[in-house]
Amino acid sequence: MLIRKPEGWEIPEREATPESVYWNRRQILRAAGLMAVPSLAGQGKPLYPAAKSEEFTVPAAPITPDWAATGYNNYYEFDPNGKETVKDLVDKFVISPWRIEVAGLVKEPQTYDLDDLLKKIPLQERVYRFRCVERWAMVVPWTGFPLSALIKMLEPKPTAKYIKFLTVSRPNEMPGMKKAPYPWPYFEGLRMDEAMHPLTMMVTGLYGKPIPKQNGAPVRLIVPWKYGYKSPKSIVRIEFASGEPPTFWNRLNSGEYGFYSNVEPKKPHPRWSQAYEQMIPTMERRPTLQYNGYEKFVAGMYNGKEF
Ligand SMILES: Nc1nc2c(c(=O)[nH]1)N[C@H]1C(S)=C(S)[C@@H](COP(=O)(O)O)O[C@H]1N2
Ligand SMILES: [Mo]
Repeated sequence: MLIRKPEGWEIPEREATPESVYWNRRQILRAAGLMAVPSLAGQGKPLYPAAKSEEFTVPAAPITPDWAATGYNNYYEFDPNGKETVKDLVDKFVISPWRIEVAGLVKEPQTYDLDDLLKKIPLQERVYRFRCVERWAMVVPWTGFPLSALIKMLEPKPTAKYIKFLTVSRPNEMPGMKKAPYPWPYFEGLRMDEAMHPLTMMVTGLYGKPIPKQNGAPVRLIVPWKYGYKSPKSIVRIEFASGEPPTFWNRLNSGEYGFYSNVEPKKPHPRWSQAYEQMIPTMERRPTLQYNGYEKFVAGMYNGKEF
């Protein structure tokens, strides 16, 4: 669980920098030409950094340092036992080209190329709170698009009430898959109204750059009001279904991981009280917020029993 202890000067700097100042500084650097700008050669508009959206801003701790969010990961396909090790195990993982198969109750089951999809759906950057059931938490700027934009494009049938996601399965590139007898590949699901909620994002970038492999490159889900395991990484298949799909952690331990897994401070996990969260990298404790701080946006979808 221990991670690099930040130097004394790193945290006060960051803690003393409100988000608005942080972003102004970025804009100033960019304007001065001091930040790397992707090549324009033949590609049209560069994808990163994308326009920043303030639409779903909630009170949060200061933005987590880049090195912490990209150096402390849960990605069991690479390492089922470590977090700081994941970033060092991803070199062999090939993320381009990338195809996503769309199946089930949809107008046209078909396979899409991710680069083609990104030409059709504009990217935006959003700062979200993120909360793992193990209690560690962070605040990071994701780049992506609302999953609803993709779903509208795919045209699911009216009988589609749920959506299921599958992570890629490449045991030769993902060393953790051979280490643990889990029911690979990782699978997750959402109810259709949750999937269509504007907060639910397909993410391709982090900190204004393409998302690192350890964080789920080239495309992952982010559902910020649910525990982190509801946000599968490196997605290769999306299926529309009429019934509630099984999920990876629920299959492994149904008593500990429910289908909804909405963040609820008053419902302890059998192994972790959920009353507080710990911000990486300092592990400073903060109170857990109902629906991870997104209550005003999402509570209307639930009757209060879905946890
Ligand atoms: N395919 C896959 N997706 C996954 C996981 C995983 O092990 N495999 N871990 C989940 C868990 S438990 C968490 S907390 C988040 C962690 O995301 P991060 O490493 O980008 O912070 O990814 C989720 N998505
Ligand atoms: Mo997690």
